[in-house]
Amino acid sequence: MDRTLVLLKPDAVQRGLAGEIISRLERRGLKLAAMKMLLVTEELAHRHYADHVGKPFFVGLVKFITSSPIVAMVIEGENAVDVVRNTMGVTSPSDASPGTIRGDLALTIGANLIHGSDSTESAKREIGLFFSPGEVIDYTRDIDRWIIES
Ligand code: D4T
Repeated sequence: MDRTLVLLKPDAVQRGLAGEIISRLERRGLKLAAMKMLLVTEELAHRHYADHVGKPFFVGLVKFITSSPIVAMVIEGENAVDVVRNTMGVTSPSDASPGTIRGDLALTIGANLIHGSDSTESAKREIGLFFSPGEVIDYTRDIDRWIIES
């Protein structure tokens, strides 16, 4: 089972689209393994977007991601990294296909609603930035317990 980090960016929260986006991921068959709402600090933004330091859009990107609360999630499922990326649509919403989250719900690259890790290596690193190991559900252990107790 693969895991990936998903961020619902400030625009998703402000526009009241968190539920819609989570629902799309769940309906795809992916599972939530962790979720929290937080305000991203400058330091966390710099660590998360370390690959983009120095690019022309970096300052605006950090300003945007730290501007108001986001929802961070660990999403789990078969090929979770690729399935989430395909469900999100390409980075620039104006090029994203209809049927994708960005293609249906967003218009500009600076406010493209959602982040999903771009590889399993990135996912591992990014999950570690936002969650401690104890905050991530282990389905093989915890689901069994829920069934027994319900
Ligand atoms: P994230 O990382 O947010 O999931 O987006 P992508 O993986 O789809 O795209 P990315 O890493 O190339 O870009 C990160 C982030 O920067 C914003 N951005 C990007 C921007 O404002 N202007 C730009 O020209 C680019 C390339 C959008 C996403």
